[in-house]
Amino acid sequence: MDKLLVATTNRGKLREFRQLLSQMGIQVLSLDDMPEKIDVEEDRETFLENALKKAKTYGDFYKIPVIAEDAGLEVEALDNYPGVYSARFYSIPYGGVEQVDGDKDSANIKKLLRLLKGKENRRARFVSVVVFYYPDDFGLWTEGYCYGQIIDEPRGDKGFGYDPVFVPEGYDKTMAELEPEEKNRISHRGKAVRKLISLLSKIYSTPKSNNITR
Ligand code: ITT
Repeated sequence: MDKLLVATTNRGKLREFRQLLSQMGIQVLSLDDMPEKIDVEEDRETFLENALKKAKTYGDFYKIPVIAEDAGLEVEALDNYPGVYSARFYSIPYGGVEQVDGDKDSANIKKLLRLLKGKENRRARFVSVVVFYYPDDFGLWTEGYCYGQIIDEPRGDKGFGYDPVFVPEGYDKTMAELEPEEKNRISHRGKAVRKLISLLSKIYSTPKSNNITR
């Protein structure tokens, strides 16, 4: 394998994947490098099903090995919402629709803080499910979690999404105040990708049993 497509439309995710995969020594392509664009609707009820759908659709269309991820934030006091709806939380009926004044990330955060106002339980976790798919051959998946708390006011300008309101366990900074390397070290995505790399390195270093050489 010399090329790998990271199939995400999210710039923040792409940046983190590039950094996490840099040690693999392969060419990492993004959807911008692909000649023809396709749309994949994320309409499944679990992270795994959504990630699988993205990986299979992109892999079968472009005919190259693909990594796709479905990720999100689960908040205990909100019945584990936003969950699989994390990217478009502002627009779903649960907790009422939030108007978008600036960008979608800000609208999502605004809604989250509104629903958590006055609530004592601020426990939350980020979830990442990463699927690797090698068209017509095999696929595998890994997952990673990062536990923490949701604070009252956004802080920091690094990262993306819900990072400014998420303080990881054992830290007093938000995820958006951490350097990218530090975020990757403890994040849900970092954990899932490191597991994936370790599995892939085992697969690619194991000689196939029918490769008989004299
Ligand atoms: P793709 O499906 O194209 O990869 P997306 O943004 O729609 O891009 P997801 O469906 O996985 O990606 O949605 C994940 C959402 O969860 C994302 O938009 C953020 O709001 C949030 N999220 C995921 N990982 C995050 C992280 O590391 N930090 C902050 N927010 C995160």
